[in-house]
Amino acid sequence: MVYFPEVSKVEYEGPKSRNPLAFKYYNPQERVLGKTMAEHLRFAVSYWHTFTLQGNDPFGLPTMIRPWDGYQGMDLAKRRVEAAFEFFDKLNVTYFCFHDRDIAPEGATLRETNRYLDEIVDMLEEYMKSTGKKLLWNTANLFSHPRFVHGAATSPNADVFAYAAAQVKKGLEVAKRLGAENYVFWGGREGYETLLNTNLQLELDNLARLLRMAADYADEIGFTGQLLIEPKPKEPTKHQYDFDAATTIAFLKTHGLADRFKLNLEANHATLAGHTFEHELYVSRIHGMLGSVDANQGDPLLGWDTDEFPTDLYSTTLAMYQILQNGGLHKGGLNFDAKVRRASMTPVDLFHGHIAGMDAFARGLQVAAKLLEDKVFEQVVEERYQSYSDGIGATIVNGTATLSSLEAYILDKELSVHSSGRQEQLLAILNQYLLET
Ligand code: XUL
Ligand code: CO
Repeated sequence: MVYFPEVSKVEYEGPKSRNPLAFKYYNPQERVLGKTMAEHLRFAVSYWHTFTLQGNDPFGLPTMIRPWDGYQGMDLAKRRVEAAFEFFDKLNVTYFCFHDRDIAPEGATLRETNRYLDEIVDMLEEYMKSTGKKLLWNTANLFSHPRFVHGAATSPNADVFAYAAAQVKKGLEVAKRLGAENYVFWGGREGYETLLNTNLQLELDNLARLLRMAADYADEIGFTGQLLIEPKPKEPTKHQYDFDAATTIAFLKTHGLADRFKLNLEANHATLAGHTFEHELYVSRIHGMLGSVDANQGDPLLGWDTDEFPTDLYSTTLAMYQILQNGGLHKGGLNFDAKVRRASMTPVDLFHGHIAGMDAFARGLQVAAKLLEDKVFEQVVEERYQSYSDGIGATIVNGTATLSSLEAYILDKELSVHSSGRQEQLLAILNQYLLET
């Protein structure tokens, strides 16, 4: 069966093209700083937004019109796999990502659920073999079912902890089998609604315990993919423990887990935490923990996770600026954790959303590469911190300075005059590069 008959293969046609089903900037084989765009960007389709979710929101019913409508249970799950691989092929995307419950329905017991899951994983494995498509990451859905109402690893109920642990064990086995390049933990219910009923210490320790068990089990079965934590400050819970990059890094370091985990940073989660996307990437990068990216964007006027396709060129440029300075994403990639709007309900909108996001990141890559090549901001930063490269500054950096040595140096000295931060000039240069590259 053909699921998307209205779309043929999406090709690169260049910036002058007016064909809505063509790439204007994403040219997979084009070389940028020594690598192809495909190698830099490693795009992934998220299974849940594209094939599973149906456009319902807290106020309204599903709106999506999908070629797999009308199927149920395992039949529906199988039609979705067929449609997914046609979609990946037509869009020319190599990677995809899923939660266990996106791809197969739940049964009456975990044993039965695992049987359903195995059947779909068999099918995915065959399709992956014959098409060369790859799994960027999988994860366990530890938030949708009512059993996780009080959390998963941070539930006050030890049986729920055990259930979550069993689900993670299975998830890692699936990751190993499908050759996933990463495995993700997103703690959507790992947080609290009120401190009045919460043992904060036990919950945080238990969260670390589950992560330690997962790292040990990954070693035991020889899963060599990167383990990733995806920070998000709130939603669905009022406060989530993996609040942002800095909090998550401190948590991992406190619990001796920092050498086993990196971060999966999502743009909309960054803005929910009151940060820019590039802030989160930068913080992770300097700790050597920038693992992968959930490429989307939020709406500055809305206080929740709108998961829009990324089209803001400032954001994609500044994100790629960090990613290039990280030497790329290595095992990670750019996963479109993004959904078409509820009113964009036709199947072809799924293509338009992805094309918009892929072009926005391709353009961001080109501009960021040019900024780095020309050392536009690097030079500014270098000059701004010049005072630390010799003299008293060097003694601060190399650790030989003390409060006494600094006092002796400054007591009778006249302070050197500040130089300008030149923020407006730098923003104008950024605009110029965006328009001219
Ligand atoms: C939720 C979110 C998740 C994770 C994977 O906000 O981003 O879809 O990416 O569980
Ligand atoms: Co995400």
